[in-house]
Amino acid sequence: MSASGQRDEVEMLATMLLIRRFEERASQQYQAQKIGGFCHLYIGQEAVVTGAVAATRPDDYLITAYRDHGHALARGTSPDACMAELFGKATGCSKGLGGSMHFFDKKNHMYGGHAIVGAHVPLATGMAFASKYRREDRVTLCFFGDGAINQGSFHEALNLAGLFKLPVIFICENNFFAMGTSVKRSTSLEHIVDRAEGYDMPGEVIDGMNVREVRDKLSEIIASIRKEPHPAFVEMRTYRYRGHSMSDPASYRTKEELEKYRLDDPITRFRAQLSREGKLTNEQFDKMDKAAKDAAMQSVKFAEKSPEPSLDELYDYTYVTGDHNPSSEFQPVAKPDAAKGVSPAKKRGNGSDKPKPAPAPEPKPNDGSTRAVAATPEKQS
Ligand SMILES: Cc1ncc(C[n+]2csc(CCOP(=O)(O)OP(=O)(O)O)c2C)c(N)n1
Ligand SMILES: [Mg+2]
Repeated sequence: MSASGQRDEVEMLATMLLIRRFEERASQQYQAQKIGGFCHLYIGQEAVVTGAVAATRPDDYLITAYRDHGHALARGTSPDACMAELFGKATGCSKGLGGSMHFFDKKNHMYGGHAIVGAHVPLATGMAFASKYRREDRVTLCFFGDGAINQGSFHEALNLAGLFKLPVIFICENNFFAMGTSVKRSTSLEHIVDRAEGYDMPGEVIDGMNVREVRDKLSEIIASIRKEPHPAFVEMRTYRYRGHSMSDPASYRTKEELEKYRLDDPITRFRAQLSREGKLTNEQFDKMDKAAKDAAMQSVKFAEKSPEPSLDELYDYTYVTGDHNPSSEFQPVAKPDAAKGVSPAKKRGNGSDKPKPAPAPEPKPNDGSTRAVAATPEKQS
């Protein structure tokens, strides 16, 4: 446990408990119709993101798909901001406009929360390109499901990452199902990890129910990437206990299969390990569990009393406003070209001397007939 950024193991267990208790509470609030839209729970998979985040530095980039509550919580987004986002409230981590599938926390370098399967994988390649271009030693962690690996965007993104040797880890959370479709029925390869070979990047299979293994193997990969940038691919074998989303009874799998994984629960397993090693008493565990339950309960109270987003702000995040100048946010910091003393971005006319974009047209006034967040329960997803 010497690698930089590694967290205390008891803290890792506390993070897994917080994710579990937060989502149990979210599930209850969904059933009470306090939460609208789609909602996908991460219960069972907590060790993946907890171990991965324990292996990173806080300034490394993280991006994921729509099963994203655990990723935000593990990265340090407050349970209050997460629950408020589920409730569609203005205090949510995406101002209540994103909902369950679009958590975002720029401060903690958590760049979504993306609903379209596979669509964020090219964004991860772009983020890794940016850090290499700026000569930062940041690593991008890109999480996605087994359903994303057959998307065209996935292949394009991995090809470029392999070609440019970008500092990104593609983390496939293989929970063996994409909605109700078994990976055996969707994927030509027996082992997903073999995809890595096609893009000339190292690949590894990790037991995603074992938080220590996740942290240790990712720590090794990250150390190698910081030394000399390159991409990597990992297949985390994991399992979700709940259906694909709140409306899915998961009748495509047997009770026996679910039970097999529940018996291998990542939280129970890690608790037992720590107890055996004398690092955790029953009293300490109970205290931690109570703290997680209290935080989840408190987040519901916070969400309930938070205001709805203002209708006046609705267009702010739909259209680019007139004073928005993207070049002011993305200043290149690459070293100047030795021969000419010009930064690569300036050579391409993309530097700070770029003229301001023309103001966008005035948004149409809202007559109040639309709502920012629809509060209807999901029918399918
Ligand atoms: C491009 C696209 N096609 C279809 C969907 C509908 N859809 C939502 S989730 C999902 C399954 C994805 O499964 P997986 O990637 O394994 O992630 P998991 O739900 O298991 O975490 C599908 C097909 C979508 N959101 N985007
Ligand atoms: Mg899946």
